[in-house]
Amino acid sequence: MSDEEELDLSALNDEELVEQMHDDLYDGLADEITTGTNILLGRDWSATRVLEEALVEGMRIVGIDFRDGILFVPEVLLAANAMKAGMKILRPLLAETGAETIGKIVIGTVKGDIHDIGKNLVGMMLEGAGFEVIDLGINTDVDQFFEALEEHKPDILGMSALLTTTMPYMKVVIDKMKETGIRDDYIVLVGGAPLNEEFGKAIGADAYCRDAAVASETAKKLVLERRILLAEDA
Ligand code: B1M
Repeated sequence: MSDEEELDLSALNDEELVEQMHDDLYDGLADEITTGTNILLGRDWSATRVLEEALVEGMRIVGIDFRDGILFVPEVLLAANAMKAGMKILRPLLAETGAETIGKIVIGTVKGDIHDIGKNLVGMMLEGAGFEVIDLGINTDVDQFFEALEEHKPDILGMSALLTTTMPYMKVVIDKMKETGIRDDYIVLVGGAPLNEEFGKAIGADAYCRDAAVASETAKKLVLERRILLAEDA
């Protein structure tokens, strides 16, 4: 039996447990992340606090060592898998509001990009805010986005990109929306670690969202504004 397996996570205090979860995420130990997440929830931590302090912070540490060439793709994939195990538990808690559906969003990670943790989090927070979320997954090309817009007629199109090489693809989608005369039919939100406000403006998005909480607030605000405008025009 390894040291990790012998460690009783429930015997650790909150601070030690969170630190241990950062280590477990780093080591890609999905079962331990599941256990740790459940323990923190059992200690009355909110789902958002577990997400931010244990999971997102753990993944931030992984990201630093990935950048510095200490961790490589296979290890980071395991870490991502462990993160998803924790998110799976938090998902129903984050999405649980009982609120009426306030709008619909089609969201996807753009072509060439397979990062989906941030996008999934955004989807969960939007569900929690009362949105119906149609998630197109990763590596989504312009035709897939267009098909989904046509089929689902959402209020919002959301795009995620984590690579400097894939973020320009968001402009490809927005430009095609302009060319085909449908740009103003939708609110377009973009997000992802390498983006910023300036980029969002430059490509013609309605807003850049720094994180999932901002995405949820912005989505609510812009949908409401749009409804008021449409009502005034009617
Ligand atoms: Co990748 N990777 N990766 N990776 N990876 C980054 C992004 C990188 C910054 C790592 C680094 O060098 N420090 C770097 C990009 C450099 C750059 O372009 N600037 C990088 C690289 C280089 C690569 C590869 C090219 C590596 C290689 O193959 N040599 C490769 C590319 C694959 C591809 O996509 N074609 C690659 C692969 C991978 C894995 C598959 C191993 C794995 C992804 C697994 C998965 O997602 N299922 C992975 C991971 C996990 C990362 C890091 C470590 C973590 C990303 C993450 O999940 N963060 C990442 C380092 C980092 O970002 N610090 C890195 C946690 C998440 C909660 O945050 O995704 O930022 P984030 O989402 C936030 C906000 O950005 C925002 O809200 C979210 C929640 O608050 N947001 C939105 C995101 N999308 C939004 C959409 C919206 C609104 C807000 O729409 C409305």
